[in-house]
Amino acid sequence: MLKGRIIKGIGGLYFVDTNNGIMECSVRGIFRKSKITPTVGDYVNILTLSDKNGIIEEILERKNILIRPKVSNIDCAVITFSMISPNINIDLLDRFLILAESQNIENIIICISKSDLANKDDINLITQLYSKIYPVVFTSTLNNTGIEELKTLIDKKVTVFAGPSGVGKSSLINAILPNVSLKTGDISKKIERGKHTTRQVELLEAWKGTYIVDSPGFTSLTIDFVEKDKLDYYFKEFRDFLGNCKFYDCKHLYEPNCAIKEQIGKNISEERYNRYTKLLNELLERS
Ligand SMILES: Nc1nc2c(ncn2[C@@H]2O[C@H](COP(=O)(O)OP(=O)(O)OP(=O)(O)O)[C@@H](O)[C@H]2O)c(=O)[nH]1
Ligand SMILES: [Mg+2]
Ligand SMILES: [Zn+2]
Repeated sequence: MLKGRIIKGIGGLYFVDTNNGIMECSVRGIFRKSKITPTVGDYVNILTLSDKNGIIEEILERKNILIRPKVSNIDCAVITFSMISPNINIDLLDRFLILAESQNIENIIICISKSDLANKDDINLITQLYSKIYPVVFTSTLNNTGIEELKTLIDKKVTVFAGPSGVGKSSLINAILPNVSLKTGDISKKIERGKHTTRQVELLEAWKGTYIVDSPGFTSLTIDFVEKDKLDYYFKEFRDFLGNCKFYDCKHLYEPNCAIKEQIGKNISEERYNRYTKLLNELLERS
């Protein structure tokens, strides 16, 4: 039995990276009947049939799995937004961050792309809002800013690039991996037709032990899947203060002696607190 990792799947055939190179694998019949389907990112045990071919016998336990893009065992998410073209949407950015937090992704990075188009005030605003919570990298593929910084942050990890369509995710990946050439799109055409340039899910090897996953952008995100009593935990800067409220089930809304509200203007910004209440109300309305 040979251990490996699925890096790509095409029509029921899986490409598995192993110590013996890339193996093309099919799947045992029993898998097709069970609910588990092999997913890009999975660690698997394979039965070798030849130098290049095998059968996936077992899928090892996943530490996490994303729905879009469908990929498992992610170590790092680069949440990518451009300041303009398209304009940044902070509400959507927070939803992406919560999605990543709720998926147990240990490393979350905010990337502000197309920094060549951004002005200083906007850059300062984002830095103020987020740099105490997450690493924030400003990148431009036009003048090659921030690319080295990003490379250091994703070293030895499996990283997914997520964010709206047209912000330049594929362009960034092309800049990080000079030997890969992902299709990038003309943004105006894309918005007109609502078309996405990126479709296929694949682990791209950047260098030894470092993989990148591109993903198609999306422009709205529901957080229905988030359990409402965990939302506070997914606001990362709240975490240190959770458990200090007077009421153990404090929602940090109207309760007295709330340790979270106590931190507003100190370790928690008013903007993020307001976003928390807005999203919590959204979840409460749905249940
Ligand atoms: N000014 C500027 N434009 C950029 C930069 N990076 C990418 N672009 C342009 O932005 C457009 C969209 O880039 P893509 O890389 O296709 O965007 P994407 O996020 O992969 O889009 P989807 O695959 O649809 O999600 C292209 O026209 C790029 O040339 C940058 O750093 N600066
Ligand atoms: Mg793309
Ligand atoms: Zn509270």
